[in-house]
Amino acid sequence: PTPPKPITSGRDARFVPTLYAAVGQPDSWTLDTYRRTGGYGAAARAFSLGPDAVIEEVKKSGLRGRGGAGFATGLKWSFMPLNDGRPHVVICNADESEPGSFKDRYLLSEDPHQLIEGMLIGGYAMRASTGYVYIRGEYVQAAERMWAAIHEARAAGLLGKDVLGSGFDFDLQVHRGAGAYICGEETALMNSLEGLRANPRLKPPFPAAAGLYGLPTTINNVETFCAATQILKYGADWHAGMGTERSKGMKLFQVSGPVRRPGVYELPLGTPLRELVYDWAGGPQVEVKAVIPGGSSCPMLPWDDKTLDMPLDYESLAAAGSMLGTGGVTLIPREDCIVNATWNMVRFYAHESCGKCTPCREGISGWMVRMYEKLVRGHGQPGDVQLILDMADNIGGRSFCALADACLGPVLSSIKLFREEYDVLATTGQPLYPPRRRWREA
Ligand code: L3W
Repeated sequence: PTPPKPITSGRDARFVPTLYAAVGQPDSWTLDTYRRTGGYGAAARAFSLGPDAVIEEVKKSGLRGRGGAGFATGLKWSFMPLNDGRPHVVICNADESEPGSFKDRYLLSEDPHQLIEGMLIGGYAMRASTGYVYIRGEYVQAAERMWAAIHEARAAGLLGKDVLGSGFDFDLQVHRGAGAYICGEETALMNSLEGLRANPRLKPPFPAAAGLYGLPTTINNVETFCAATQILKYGADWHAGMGTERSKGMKLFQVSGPVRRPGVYELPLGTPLRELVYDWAGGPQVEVKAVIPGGSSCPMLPWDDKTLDMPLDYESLAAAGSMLGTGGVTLIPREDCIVNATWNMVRFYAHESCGKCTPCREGISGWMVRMYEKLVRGHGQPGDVQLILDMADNIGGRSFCALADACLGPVLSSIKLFREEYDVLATTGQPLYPPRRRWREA
């Protein structure tokens, strides 16, 4: 198929959505609709290329993991052992729980066949015959649509024995989580799939060496598998031609907070934040003071010209001291108390900590959340902000998995940017920006 051409109109080239092309279209989740737009042609192409060539194609495309870490997908696929005689497993991490992220939900419920095709391609390339889609418990419709799509695909010979006459056997299962954020951490996810408590496992060994039930396993985000479908459909060069030098392809950005048109926007990596927020999301409705660029775990940045001109790609965000994460952009209004807003996030991490390691259990779920509550309730003391910083110093880099460090993202960045708000609250007991009617109701 011919790749969709960018539409050049106005001041910028506008790209035609591919990952999200079906979202919002009638009956987009049925096999009939998916096949009418060339569905499962990418898998057929993969089978004609052979598994090693598929991995090469994904490497050449420059695709990087879309769940948050941005690890090179082709490289990750190539870690799976060859001819080791053991069954291999692919898992789709559909436990989308990062605050500010809501892109995978619509891929799952509106275009499940795109994901099935991506997992089929990944499964073929990595010599896996079993795949699991681990969906967060709250995504009920997504899980139902995934199951319905899997049944349709099985009936059409797209899953099961000898898929499309290729000699390759592959089947999928859906597993619903029970609503725990930690299950999105890949090793906790595997424990959960095995029926164990969802505590993270030590890495290494990485999943490709010893994953689900000790078998070679590869775990990718929903958007990553869907991007693989598009890469096999339109070619690696098409994908590598979009984005920046080291951040290639399209990305699903999510915008939330006080903007006129919150939602998911599919744009090339490297699109400036200003364009995403003003041209696509309709601009802020109120004065803004900070922005979380990639989901709550990514340190917030000040709302100034430098941040607004920043290209949204892995490198630029790392250089700015934050992360692209899941691409979940959240705006923080100027008149929201930053300590209260950060407490909201800290409460989330404290509640979601699995409790396995001491820095997270005692540090985040114990001390940190209580210190914030003390400040916000007006019982703070002058030394409290320094105490939070000292605690953060003792927690950072010392926890078993990334959850505790993720919590420190909003904590440290908000103190760095808005120390005055913290100090006023700690010394006077009164917030600089008192609670008011929400902007939504204003
Ligand atoms: C083999 C090596 N494999 C790394 C693999 C590893 C994993 C992937 C990335 O956290 C981040 C986190 C959150 N040999 C390897 C190797 N791998 N080195 O590459 O690994 P890693 O450790 O860099 O990250 P992670 O543990 O997967 C993900 C951030 O994402 N985040 C979280 C988002 C949450 C969601 C959600 O709810 N949907 O996405 C947001 O920013 O803080 O830093 O597969 O095995 N030497």
